[in-house]
Amino acid sequence: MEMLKQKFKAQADKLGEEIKAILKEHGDTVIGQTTLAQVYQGMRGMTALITETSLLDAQDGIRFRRHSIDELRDKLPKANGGSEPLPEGLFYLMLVGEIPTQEEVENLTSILQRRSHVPSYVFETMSALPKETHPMTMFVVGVMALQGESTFAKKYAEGMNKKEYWAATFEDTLDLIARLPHIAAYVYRRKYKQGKALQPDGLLDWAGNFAHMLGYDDDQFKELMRLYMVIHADHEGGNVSAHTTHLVGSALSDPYLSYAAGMNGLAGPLHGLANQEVIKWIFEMQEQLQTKEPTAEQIKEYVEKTLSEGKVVPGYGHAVLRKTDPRFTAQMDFGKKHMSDDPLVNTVWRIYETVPPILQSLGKVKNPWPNVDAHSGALLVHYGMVEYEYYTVLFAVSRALGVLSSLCWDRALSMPLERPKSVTTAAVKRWLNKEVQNLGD
Ligand code: CMX
Repeated sequence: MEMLKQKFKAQADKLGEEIKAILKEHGDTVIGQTTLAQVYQGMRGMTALITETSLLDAQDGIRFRRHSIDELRDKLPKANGGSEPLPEGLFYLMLVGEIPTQEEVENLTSILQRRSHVPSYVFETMSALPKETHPMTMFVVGVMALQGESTFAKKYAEGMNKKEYWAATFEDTLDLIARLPHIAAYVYRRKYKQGKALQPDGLLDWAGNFAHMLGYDDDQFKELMRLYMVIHADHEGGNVSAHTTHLVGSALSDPYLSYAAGMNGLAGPLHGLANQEVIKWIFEMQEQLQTKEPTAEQIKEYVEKTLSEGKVVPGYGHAVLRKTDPRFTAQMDFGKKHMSDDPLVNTVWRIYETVPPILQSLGKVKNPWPNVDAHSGALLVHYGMVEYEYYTVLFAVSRALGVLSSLCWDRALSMPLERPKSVTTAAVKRWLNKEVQNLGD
């Protein structure tokens, strides 16, 4: 742990100096123009954040420290006998920018195991909620119940020097990542498995143990969890969950508060909740059409009906991507390898052939291709995890790796409070009518 922490600190000090030099020489360099349309329409394409952990290309998809998902599947260390990357390795990569060795990853796995204890009051707090509560709400309540454990919050209250913020954030990050699978597994077991929680297996890796605590001991499911935890971890900084975590963290809210806030954003249907919406939508289609394997023609009619009811086709479209999401492709690859004759998985692939031309024909959808959420549910259903309301919790556990390593970077680089300027439409009109010189006067 100390080695990783010192390595991170050395990297952060070096980058901090580089940033100082960049700002000294280029601080006034203009990087683009902001249009009124961007301000009104969700700030699309407006470069306004620095996030060190990953970078999204509209055509090629996400790269983690310049490594594509295919490269990560190839280069990151694997579990014994496995072929999917270990998420601990990706976390290491996002933190220090280097592909770790097998030994470094195994060391990180044992650090996380040692920090994974969750106090019983956290489970009791979640248990106090009605069973019908959405799993994401239970999960975030669990995270919030744990907030009293925050090293950052305790040290801040004691008068911590600002030079120590990064170290306290680092401690909280490791503690949270270690504990989240326990909280998430408890939500699943409580809601769907008569409350029978399962003990962790200290011999397993982080994602393998998570699968085990959920109650899935099939080796292939463990492999799926490793891949799942890797591909959902980070998608640069502007998406709702990452941006919210960063924004809330910029007020020096501790990592528990910041992460919980980000996950409330992930719980929205246009973001992470889309993974449950996709399977719900497919199950409803199967129900209405009375078939497990709808034809392309039937899917087309169902998509048109969805659109005519003023709804979106879940799992399709993206605010940045303009091609099929490589996270979709990686899951398709997993499906072809392990379950190529599964009817639901085949339906997902038939939807992939059917939906893009329909969305394209609307003329307004900027990206008619599938995103990560279009595929994930079908793989989970294959192994028996049919409780689709739970799926966003899996996404949330994975997303912790990205948003929390980013928060470590925010604190190590002393990123300030985020506070952009907002204006009213009345102010916009005054400015357009040249009644004032500057927008916002
Ligand atoms: N189905 C129907 N209409 C869609 C659509 C879809 N899948 N994707 C975009 N559109 C519509 C938009 O609703 C918008 O319509 P209006 O002008 O009538 O409001 C129009 O096309 C233009 O939208 P856009 O610029 O292409 O897309 P945005 O950047 O505004 O939104 C996203 C991106 C993801 C919210 C949108 O594509 C969507 O709602 N997709 C379905 C939900 C989904 O899968 N979300 C998960 C994204 C990945 C993740 O974060 O996990």
